[in-house]
Amino acid sequence: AKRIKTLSVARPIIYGNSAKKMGDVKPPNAPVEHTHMWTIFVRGPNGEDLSDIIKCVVYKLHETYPNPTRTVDAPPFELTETGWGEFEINVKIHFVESASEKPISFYHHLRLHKYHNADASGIKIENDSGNTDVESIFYDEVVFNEPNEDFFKVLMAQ
Ligand code: SLL
Repeated sequence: AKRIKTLSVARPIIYGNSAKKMGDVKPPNAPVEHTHMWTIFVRGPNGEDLSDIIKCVVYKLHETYPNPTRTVDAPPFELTETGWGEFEINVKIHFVESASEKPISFYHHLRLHKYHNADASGIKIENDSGNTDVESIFYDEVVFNEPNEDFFKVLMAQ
């Protein structure tokens, strides 16, 4: 049977978070129980800001945060906060108007700590001492199926 060839265009994205244990230097308005500063972001694999295809990114934080729904409508699409705990952040990417594409939504586990894994003998294979910087970053591809003409041009301009 003859296959109908449909066009789809994939765009690579990088998303995730970095985190740092705060020392004595804390933002003046950070609650005392906050131990870490973290940044969550969505960007291209080479640091591109992706504003050609993304209108805004909505990060839905844990309800312990004031105004947990944070909309970032300019590149870089990143959000920096302080806190004490790990949780799931709902990331919703809205594409530019001209694309007429539905938003995509997924979860990212905000990682603040290195894992305290132990093997069968109880030996710790990683711990939180020393370098306190942590990163949890993922590569993914957004696939646009049968993009409209205008958006196709934007995608091809890359
Ligand atoms: C936990 N399930 O119990 C997680 C919840 C919540 C993290 C973590 C700061 C919020 C605030 C914050 O880090 N919340 O501003 O008070 O570990």
